[in-house]
Amino acid sequence: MRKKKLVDDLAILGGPPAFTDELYVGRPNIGDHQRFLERVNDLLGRRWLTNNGPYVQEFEKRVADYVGVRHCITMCNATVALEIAIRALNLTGEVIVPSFTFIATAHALQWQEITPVFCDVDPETHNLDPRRVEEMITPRTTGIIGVHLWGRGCDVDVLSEIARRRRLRLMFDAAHAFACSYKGKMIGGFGAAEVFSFHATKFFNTFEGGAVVTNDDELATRIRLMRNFGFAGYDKVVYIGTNGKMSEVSAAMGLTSLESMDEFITVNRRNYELYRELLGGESGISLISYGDSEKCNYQYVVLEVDESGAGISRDELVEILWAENVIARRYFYPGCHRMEPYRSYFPDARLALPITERLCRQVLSLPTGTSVSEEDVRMICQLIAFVIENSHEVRARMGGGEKKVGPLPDIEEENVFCR
Ligand code: T4K
Repeated sequence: MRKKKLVDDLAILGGPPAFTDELYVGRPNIGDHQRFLERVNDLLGRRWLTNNGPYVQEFEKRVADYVGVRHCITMCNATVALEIAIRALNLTGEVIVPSFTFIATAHALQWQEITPVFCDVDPETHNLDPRRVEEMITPRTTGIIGVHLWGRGCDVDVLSEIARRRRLRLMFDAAHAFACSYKGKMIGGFGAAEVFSFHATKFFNTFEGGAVVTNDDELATRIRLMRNFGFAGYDKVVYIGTNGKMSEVSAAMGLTSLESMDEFITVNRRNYELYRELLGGESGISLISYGDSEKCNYQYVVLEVDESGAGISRDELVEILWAENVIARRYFYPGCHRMEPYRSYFPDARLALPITERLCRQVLSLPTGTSVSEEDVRMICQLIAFVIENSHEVRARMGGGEKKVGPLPDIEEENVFCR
């Protein structure tokens, strides 16, 4: 690792990169290799590889117990889990969702020809703003999908009250929120159903994977049927279904990840707190906070970069960091409403999404997880501080360097295509 003393030392201006190897957001945390391999040996010996095998059943029970829900139905990934939950809840017409989320939240609806109606988020929590939700309800609305972004709980109480009063179904995309709580209760038990992602890039992974969790017995039965083509026994199909099954090797990984989960969270928290301490005083930079009273997985270290205070834009900072081999990510730029097919379907959606638009310009996720050391965090923070301290000169000199992130289209320019 190389510290920067002069602006010329920045890799984007021709200096050597701070890190020789790339640092990622989403590098998988991996538990005990030996334990995992033992389980793989086991399942190979059993010749039971998928279709609700013993590891899947054990993993489902462990997750349900951990979260404190009656049912956990594992899936091959969270996108299919969302699709199945949406279908099992009979959502149709329009469903209110945030645009400031991963595209899977919207696609899971549109894939079934249900219209995602994009709603703005709260500037503090980055989650659905309940006041805006109420305004988006039309006679075609059948449901609301809240996303517990970065693992921070949505305003569940108010959303539940709106859903009850307006007779809408409420479910949550909890892809980021495994092992997190809201008002002291584990996320997973809210709304009609919640969906976790166990994708490799999540702090807790099953390679690919996800789950629907619910306390509703009847809904759980339907979801189980839908996950397995609608089979209710040999040669008997009672429902339209698909193939959403988790494999045994994924469940083996999940069981192994569960054994190391506390350690993953401890490392994430250490990194998060170090970032917070070291970036706390930087002008124009604010790190999202996680309430001390809640359980949290700390898997995302999320900055908001205010150009007027930092002297540099989020996108300039990304280019500088990438050149240094710090692969920071602009999750969830440019917002679902600016991606196809939604930008064509709803060319004016941005007008109702001022907070989402601002966050899409300002938010940046930094590397963390068990592959990122305290020394790495210190170096990344030193880099950011150096860039802000010298922002005037850095900015003036930028433009000639080789850009590793490729062109970062300006949102205003993109508006041309949105009209
Ligand atoms: N809802 C929400 C709110 C979500 O955030 C997501 C997924 C979903 C639903 C759907 O869940 P799944 O169907 O995926 O279970 C990643 C993940 O693929 C995605 O799961 C995640 N959210 C999203 C936030 O991030 P990308 O396009 O950023 O992935 P990628 O390939 O760029 O990987 C991120 C970084 O991780 C890379 O820079 C390198 C590193 N990496 C990745 C993999 C796969 C590794 O070091 N090793 C690996 O094996 O979407």
